[in-house]
Amino acid sequence: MGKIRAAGLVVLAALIAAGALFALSPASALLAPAPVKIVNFAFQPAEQTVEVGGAVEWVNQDGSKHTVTFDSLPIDSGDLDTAQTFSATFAAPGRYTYYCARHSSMLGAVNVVAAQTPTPTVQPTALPAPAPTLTPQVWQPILLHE
Ligand SMILES: [Cu+2]
Repeated sequence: MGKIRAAGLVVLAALIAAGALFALSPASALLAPAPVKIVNFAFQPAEQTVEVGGAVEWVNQDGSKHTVTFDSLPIDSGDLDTAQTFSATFAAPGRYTYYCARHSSMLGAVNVVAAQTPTPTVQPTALPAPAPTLTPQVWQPILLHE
């Protein structure tokens, strides 16, 4: 009976420890894409920076159609109508330039930088101390007066 209850506590402690590990996973993957607006025949900002694995999302807030077409990556939005969005994810560090295929004066770039080491926002939960090992009792002979 006592052994069963102790085993249950070990399982519970393991579940808590697993939960702490999940809480420590990097939050960067959950970040929203970096925004770039297309306004007045220009990309704003013209240079956007994301970490490796991060995404950029363009939104056409202009009255005419535009594209997001990269020079050295196979990324091309095609025509974006007003209020249309387009997003792309960047897997390798570097500086990637792009332009609008309809307006050659519209230029932009995405800087992809190495991911920062995430600082944990949640402190790890202390694991339970190991059960003390029993030290054998040493029995000393007691001398009795006769
Ligand atoms: Cu354009």
